[in-house]
Amino acid sequence: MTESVVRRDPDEAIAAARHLIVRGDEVAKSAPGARDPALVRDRARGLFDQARDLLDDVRDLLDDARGDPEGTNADVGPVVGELAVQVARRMLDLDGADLAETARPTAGMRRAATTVADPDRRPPGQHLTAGFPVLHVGSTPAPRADWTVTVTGRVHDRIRIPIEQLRDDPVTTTSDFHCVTGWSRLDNAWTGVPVASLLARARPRDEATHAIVSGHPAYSANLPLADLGADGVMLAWAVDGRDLDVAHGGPLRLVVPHLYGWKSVKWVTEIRLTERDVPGYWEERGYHMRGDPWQEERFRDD
Ligand SMILES: Nc1nc2c(c(=O)[nH]1)N[C@H]1C(S)=C(S)[C@@H](COP(=O)(O)O)O[C@H]1N2
Ligand SMILES: [Mo]
Repeated sequence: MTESVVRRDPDEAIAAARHLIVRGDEVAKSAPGARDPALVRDRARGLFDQARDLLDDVRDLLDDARGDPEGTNADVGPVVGELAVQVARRMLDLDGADLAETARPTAGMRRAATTVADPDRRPPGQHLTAGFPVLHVGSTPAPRADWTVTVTGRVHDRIRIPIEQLRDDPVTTTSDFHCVTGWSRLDNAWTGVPVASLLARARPRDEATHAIVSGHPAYSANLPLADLGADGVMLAWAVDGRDLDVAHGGPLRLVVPHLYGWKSVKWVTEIRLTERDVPGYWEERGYHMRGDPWQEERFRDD
């Protein structure tokens, strides 16, 4: 149904997406007084999801039409981007409301958290979690031990490295992790290899300014090359002395502690250097292109 609407008319699809957002807002507004607020929020999520699907379809259509001089949809792109930001904001609000309910600390925990938490290590709008939440879109891949990662794109030497080879040179670095949905986990001891050393081997070309990092099943995140090569940025296979569970990105994930968690691509397969900043999965859906938690760079245009 969605597709036929889009094929007929992108404007119609955009109108339908707007309508779904309004309906989602109405549902979400009724959650606090409801018997099962989480269930109501799920219904709102469903409506926002449908809006997101419609916007994705329009975006695909625009991509297909790119370069077509007869294309009449040039003015639609910014509207789709703006609506995607609106949907992303609402999804985060819903996640935040769920977290506030399920993770409400007991009085004792709250006291412990405030004494342990050095306020200098908690970015604005974040709360600390003692556990290790699992967060990703799509399904968890089947567990496997073998893995290969590629460094390619604007480099002098493309490299493909099997994980056994990476394991020859382990480094352990402790850092904090901040997810844009509001939780932060402090003092994670990641074991892996610094991405800077892989970049040095691949030798970025002069024109390389950014990278897009891809992972299973169909995920990606973009970041400036300077952030990718920064201290503490690693391809990791273990945390706190144990090999990564598949849920946390095992056997291999990227860790970018100084940016929001969505940049830390799990099940990482490719690091592609680019000469411009190409949005990844969440960035296309309204998240910030850089995502510095200390600047609260949660959304684009913030
Ligand atoms: N492949 C992949 N990597 C991903 C994601 C994803 O959806 N797919 N989600 C990101 C987000 S939003 C966060 S906060 C972290 C969460 O890592 P964790 O599940 O180990 O806590 O993974 C990031 N890496
Ligand atoms: Mo996240």
